[in-house]
Amino acid sequence: MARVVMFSCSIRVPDMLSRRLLTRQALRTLWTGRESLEDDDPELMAIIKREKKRQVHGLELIASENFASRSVQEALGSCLTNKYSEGYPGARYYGGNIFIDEVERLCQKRALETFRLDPNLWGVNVQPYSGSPANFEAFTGLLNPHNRIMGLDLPDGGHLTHGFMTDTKRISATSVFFESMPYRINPKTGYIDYDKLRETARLFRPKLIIAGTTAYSRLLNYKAYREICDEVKAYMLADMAHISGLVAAGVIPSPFDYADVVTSTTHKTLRGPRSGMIFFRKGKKGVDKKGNDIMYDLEKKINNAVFPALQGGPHQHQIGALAVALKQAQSPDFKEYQLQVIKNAKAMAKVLMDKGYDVVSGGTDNHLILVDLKSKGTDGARSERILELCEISVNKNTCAGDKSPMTPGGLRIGAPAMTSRGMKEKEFEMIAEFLDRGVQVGINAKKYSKTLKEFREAVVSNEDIKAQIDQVRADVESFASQFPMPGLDDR
Ligand code: DSN
Repeated sequence: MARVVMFSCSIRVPDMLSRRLLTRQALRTLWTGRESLEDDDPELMAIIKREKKRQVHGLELIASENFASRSVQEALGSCLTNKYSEGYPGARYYGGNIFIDEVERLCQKRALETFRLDPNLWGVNVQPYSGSPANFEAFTGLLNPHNRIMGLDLPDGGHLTHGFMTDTKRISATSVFFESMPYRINPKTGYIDYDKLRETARLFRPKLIIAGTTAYSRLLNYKAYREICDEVKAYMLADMAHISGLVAAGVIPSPFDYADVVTSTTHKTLRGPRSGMIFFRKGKKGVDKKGNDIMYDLEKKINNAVFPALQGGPHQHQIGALAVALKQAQSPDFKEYQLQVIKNAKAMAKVLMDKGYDVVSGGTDNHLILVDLKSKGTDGARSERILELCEISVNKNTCAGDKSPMTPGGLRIGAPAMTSRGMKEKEFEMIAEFLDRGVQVGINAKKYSKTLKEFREAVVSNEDIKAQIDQVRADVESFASQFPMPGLDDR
């Protein structure tokens, strides 16, 4: 725009009309909307390039992250972003949705195929903007305000949206608009305590129980959830956000065998764009005492909750990109990838345990591990910061019994992203070595600082610590850069 102003200021024309016309022509010549991002907004492009460099040179170990493919990114950046399509295929509130309907129907069809679902028995809504909206939409559709919900407690590996509240404050909207009661893991074993869940459910009588996790490295016992839900007459909602890629590939048990409703994000193990989905049962539910069929009534409840209750126009560029990812998720390569994710997480866990790290539950069955660092004399916050300076991305995480989410005892470490770059067990053993080196630097840095604030200052000012960080970072960068990155080259 600055260029347009300069041009229009430099012209000398006698009357206002010609001046306006010329300015319009100048606008057309100078800015058409067809310029590359590089030409149009070099400032933003420069930031994106720096972020790209960080991703290529670093080790991305955040369990909920992954690298979307080039074709997914192309669909995300396509003209589908231009269209309003409030409503559902065949029943939109705006004209011009002929092709958008095709996109959304294709995405729905692929979503059911990917999870091997019979379209007579399951339906899907692919409009949720992401996982948190998908969960709140499902709760809103199925429940009345202040109905009761049970979910895994956040410090024990549950998600915020599963009803998190502290002793003094309702944190998640789920705990504000519904009454939530957590269930927990057994701190000795690190596994979900299903007996306690059953006992609490019998007392609390929830209307919905969530089978889902964000920081839990073991398989869920969906059959146990179903039995408990049947006993207390609760809906069973499975939130498979973290594991949906593993479920799609059929390498871990599927929640669809037991749940009434299944929610998911689409950008974690599934490797799609950032988006959300809600699956719901359809068709015959059972037979009443008189022999009449009882039918599921979830479709309307879920669809109305997504639109018009909680969302406006669906993001069709996300839905198109999700359709691409779901096609990829049906391929044999995708299954190989998911098997490798699990092997890699196991290999990393083994090396860390051999080095004396306390891996919660003693290992992993899925894509992530949770490491409790308290026995090493450090914590998740300090280790996350040091590892970030070493170009290793992980996140601090509470382990059962931790009080503060700001300085929790653990780190959550995931295998999906680096497996997408082609790494196998041998490389994940190297990654465990890098993690250990980074954590040790953090332990060394503790002697220069008492508080977390002092620690944060010391790691960027103390020459001894900076030199130790530089060494690890240099090794990490030369290692990580050897592996190809999915996606667009410059974005
Ligand atoms: N923030 C995601 C995770 O890291 O697990 C869940 O929403």
